Amino acid sequence: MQTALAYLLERAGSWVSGEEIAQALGISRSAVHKQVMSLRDRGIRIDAAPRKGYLLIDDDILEPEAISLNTSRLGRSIVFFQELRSTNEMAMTMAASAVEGTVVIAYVQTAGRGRLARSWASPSGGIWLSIILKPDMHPAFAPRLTMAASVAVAESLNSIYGIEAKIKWPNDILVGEKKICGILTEMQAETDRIDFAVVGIGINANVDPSAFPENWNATSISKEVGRRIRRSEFVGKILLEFEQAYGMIGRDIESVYRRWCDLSSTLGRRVRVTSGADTTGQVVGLDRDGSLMLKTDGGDIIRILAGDCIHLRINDIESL
Ligand code: BT5
Repeated sequence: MQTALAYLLERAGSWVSGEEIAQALGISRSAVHKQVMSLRDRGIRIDAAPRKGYLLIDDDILEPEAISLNTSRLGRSIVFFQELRSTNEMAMTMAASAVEGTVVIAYVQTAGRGRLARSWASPSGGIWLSIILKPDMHPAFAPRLTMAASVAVAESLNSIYGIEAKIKWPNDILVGEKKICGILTEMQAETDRIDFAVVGIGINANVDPSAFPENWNATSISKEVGRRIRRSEFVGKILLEFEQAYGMIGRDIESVYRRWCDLSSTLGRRVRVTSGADTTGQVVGLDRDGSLMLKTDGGDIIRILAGDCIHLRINDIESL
C-alpha cells in the first residue's frame, strides 16, 4: 500500500480515520492530510470530518495510483490527463523517448481518433488509453498487436462482467452487433523493423450510448451490465491480459491466434469489405498475420490485409 488514495479506494464507501491510514502507510497524520488535500485539488471527491476521518465519495477514478496493476512491465509508467486531444496522438509524440509499456490515459479526449481520419467520441465515463510498445517485430506483423489487444479486451469483458463480447475484423469489439470498443494501432517503422507502436483502446465503459448517433450502433459496459463499473479495476485487468498476449505474439502466435478465431464474429459471415474497392463475399478464414480470407461472390478466394468490413444480414454458412 503506497498512497492514501489507494488505501481509501480499498475502503471506498466507509469512513477511514487519518490515524488508520497513517499507520498503514507508515507516515504521519499530517502527511496523510497533505495527500488528501492534494487529491482534492486534483478534483477527487473526498469528504473529511472530525473524529470520522476521510471518505472517498466517487470510487470510479482513473488516476494512476488507483489502477489495480498486476503486470510486470505494462503500465509501470502511466501518464494521466484530465483532458487531452487524443491519447494516441500524445503516445506517438512521446514514444521515441518513453519506456516500453508506458500507458497514456485520459478522462476525456477532445479529438479522439479512429482509423482513416475518422473521429472517436470520447466523453467522460469511458476508458481511453494508449500503450507504447517497442516490439522486435517486422512491420508486416503489426496487425498482431491489434489481435492481441482485441483478445485481451474481449476476454476481460467476458471474465469480469459476463459480457459475451466478440471481435469484428479488423478492430472492433462487439456485443451482439453493437460496438463497445474500438482499437487503433499506429506505428513508426523502417522497412524491416518497427521503431515503436501505439495500441489505442477506446472502451465505452460508464457511457450512455444513447447519446451517440443511432447508426453507430454503440453500446457500453454500464448499459450491458445495468450498473456503473469501477474503471480502475477493468484497466488493470486489460493491461494484464494484454501483457500476456503481447508476450506470446512474438514467439508463438498459435494460442493468441486460436483465441482470436474463437472470439471472431466475422468468421463465416457474409460481409462487404472495403479495401480500395468494395468486395462482397463470405469469410472463409482468418490468418495468423491478421488478414481475412474472403470467398468472393465470383468464387475467388482473396486475402485482405486491411480494410473496413460490414457484416451483412444473410448469414449462410452452408457453403463453407
Ligand atoms: C476505431 O476506429 O474503432 C478505433 C477507435 C480507437 C479509439 C481509441 S481511444 C484511445 C486512443 N486514442 C485515440 O485517439 N484513439 C484511440 P474506426 O474503426 O475507424 O471506427 C470509428 C467509427 O466508430 C466512427 O466513424 C463512428 O462511426 C464510430 N464511433 C465513434 N466513436 C464511437 C464510440 N465511442 N463508440 C462506438 N462507436 C463509435
